[in-house]
Amino acid sequence: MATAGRIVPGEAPSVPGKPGLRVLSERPLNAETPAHLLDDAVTPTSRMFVRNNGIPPDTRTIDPLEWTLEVSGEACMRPMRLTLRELKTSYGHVTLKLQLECGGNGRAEFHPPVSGNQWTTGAVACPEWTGVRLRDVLDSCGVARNAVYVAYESADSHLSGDPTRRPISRGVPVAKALESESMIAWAMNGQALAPLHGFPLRLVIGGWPGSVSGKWLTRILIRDRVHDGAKMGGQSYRVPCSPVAPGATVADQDMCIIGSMPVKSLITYPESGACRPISEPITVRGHAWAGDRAVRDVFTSIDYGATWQRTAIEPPANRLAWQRWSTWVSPSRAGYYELWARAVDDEGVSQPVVMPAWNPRGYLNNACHRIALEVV
Ligand SMILES: Nc1nc2c(c(=O)[nH]1)N[C@H]1C(S)=C(S)[C@@H](COP(=O)(O)O)O[C@H]1N2
Ligand SMILES: [Mo]
Repeated sequence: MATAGRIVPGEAPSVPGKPGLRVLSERPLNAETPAHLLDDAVTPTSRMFVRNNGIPPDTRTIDPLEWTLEVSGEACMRPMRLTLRELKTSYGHVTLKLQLECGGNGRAEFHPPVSGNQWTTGAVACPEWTGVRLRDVLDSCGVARNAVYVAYESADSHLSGDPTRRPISRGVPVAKALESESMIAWAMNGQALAPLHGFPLRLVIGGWPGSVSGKWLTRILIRDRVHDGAKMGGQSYRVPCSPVAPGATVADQDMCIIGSMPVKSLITYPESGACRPISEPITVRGHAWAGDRAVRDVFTSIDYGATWQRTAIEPPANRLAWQRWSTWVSPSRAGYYELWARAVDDEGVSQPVVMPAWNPRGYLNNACHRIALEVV
């Protein structure tokens, strides 16, 4: 029998509507997508990872158009409330492909191990979102000169059941919130948001840890200080301001908030463990992304990084979307290979081949993805 928050070996729980996703925890629900199921240029809803910090609201009884969003905070000049119906009729609509990656994606590989959901590579996705620009809504509220942060509150509840505690309430500096890609979205891939992904309304802030893209959005706060909501302080979504030795204990005041995510890539085809004949070139492809930056190059290696081959990379569909790369490999001898991919961002910063800086909560692992390949 499965107990709260933990998966007992022998059971293979699944998420309805998301065949093939690997459940990491059932309460709260967390599930990741195997790399080969992320091959689509635009991630279908059925293949988007789920990351919940608390218990989602019961959305069955919600009339989406009457859902109310409050915009307020110390640095909001004209606090307001508007329904989703008003949001849809008052502001221009935008549709963008935006990549979201959980800050803890890759946590499972850190040594010494760190607690938390043991994400391997599958807490990343790039669906198409439709909504309004966060900037337009902030503008009608009026961003005061002393504004520092833009934060969210949502309708999910704390695991403890205590109604006074929020599971999560995070935010971003005003400059990131005002970027033209920062969105308040009601649709994903042309359909109303799925209940697990924030129905009826969520923030989508591409390129930053997924945790800033608040689901089940009820309130936007323009703060006159760095937001101090749940999971902004302490060790949550923060890394040591200066590098530490693996396994170190770091005081809260020496931890810094994660901003833009680092450059990273995924091999989505073939599936790890694939077997291919030596007679034909082997098609290989995947995606690459780099937080606020674009990806300049992706290289592959079939000799453990001794030599690298440049791949063909496509421009992003729009800023902050992931980029498709593709190539082929032609091993000269039959046998077992590891295929590695390594992306480089437009500032020349590469993914590391080995584990990057260890940190107490296991964030920001952007080491190269590797798959197994059999050539016969
Ligand atoms: N209200 C609320 N918003 C939330 C969360 C949450 O638990 N509650 N999880 C965050 C985290 S940590 C991530 S990575 C993304 C995941 O989005 P998804 O579940 O739609 O994939 O949502 C973010 N928004
Ligand atoms: Mo996350």
